Amino acid sequence: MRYLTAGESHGPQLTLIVEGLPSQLPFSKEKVDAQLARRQKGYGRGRRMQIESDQIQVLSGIRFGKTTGAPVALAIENKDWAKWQDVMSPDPDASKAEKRRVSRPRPGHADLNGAVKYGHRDMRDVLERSSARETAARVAVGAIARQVLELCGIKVAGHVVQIGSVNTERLDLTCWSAEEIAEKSESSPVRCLDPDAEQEMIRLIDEAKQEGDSLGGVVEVIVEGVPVGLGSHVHWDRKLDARLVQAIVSINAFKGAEIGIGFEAGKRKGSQVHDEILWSEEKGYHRATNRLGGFEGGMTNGEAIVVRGVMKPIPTLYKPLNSVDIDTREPFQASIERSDSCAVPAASVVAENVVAWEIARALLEKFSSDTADELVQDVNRYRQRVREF
Ligand code: EPS
Repeated sequence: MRYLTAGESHGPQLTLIVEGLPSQLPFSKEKVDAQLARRQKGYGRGRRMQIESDQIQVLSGIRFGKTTGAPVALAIENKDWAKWQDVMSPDPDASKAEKRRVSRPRPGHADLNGAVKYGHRDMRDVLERSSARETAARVAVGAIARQVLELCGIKVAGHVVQIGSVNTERLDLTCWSAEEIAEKSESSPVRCLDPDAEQEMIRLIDEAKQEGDSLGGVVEVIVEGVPVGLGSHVHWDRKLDARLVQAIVSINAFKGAEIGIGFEAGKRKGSQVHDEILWSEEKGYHRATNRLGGFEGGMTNGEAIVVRGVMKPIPTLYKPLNSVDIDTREPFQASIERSDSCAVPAASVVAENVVAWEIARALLEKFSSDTADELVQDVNRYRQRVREF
């Protein structure tokens, strides 16, 4: 299963193609739109989100509420395009682009590197595609993957564990189910499960906004109900934990990811890191703790997957940093573009969905999946085999 996305932030639409889905998979447009709506929310978002109301248009691969097995093509309209048609025109006459030409690269953005690499004197040609607008397409793709996971009893939830200097305690997953995490984070404007931290995060975001500054943070994704043995120890590019890290770090502005206790493992002794193996009639093989976040040897071990990602503060600042104009090579304060002061709550939704995609992809690699029924039967047979092992 694979996908491609295309589209600029202020172009007519985002376009995406998902190929390799099982046929006969019940497909709900409403569920995809619901994920898109979740991504648009969150305390600290800027004015652009008041313009957009993201929804998919289904162009192929679905008939009468089910996949046919053919590539699924979707579009998400950019409502803002109406005001950008001249500037974003594909026509050869570029005279109207001048008023929005960007010659001052923003530190922390793709602007300068992309312009040098692709030979653009107008850095809009870079920023339009490097914009986090593209994450709407990735959420739509993840929302389809979730419909595969749902059939197999796998649940995904996400929440915000840090914004700026405010962070929350690690979750004890023996007390929280994915469903509870999803429900509680949904009712928080910053998608945080701790009400005290939530208030402090809101205060920090207000403060950063007033100062024309921005804030980053850390998000966590939990996946429950994953069978043992997704991914593989036999080759580096089949290790599913590594693929999850790549998926997370590929989200705009993300700088790192960790599985389970992650970097903390480097500080502890082995006895305080590894999870002891137990067996019981009720659960079969399981672990006494879940410090390794559901992975050993690049494979799932049947415990909940726990993956975190760190997002840097958005580099587009109302209080711009120093930069150099590529026309004059003189120092300048970087140009101001409309921006969000904090997009960490929205990014937690993106993280959930990119993780959902990778898990669904690994599932379809392991199990027979030309049709949704075949997939479910194969997963159930395997779960039974695991119980009898
Ligand atoms: C973004 C800048 C802002 C954000 C945008 C990402 O857009 P604009 O340039 O239109 O003000 O709102 O995010 C989205 C459009 C979105 O859908 O999340 C950027 O430069 O990355």
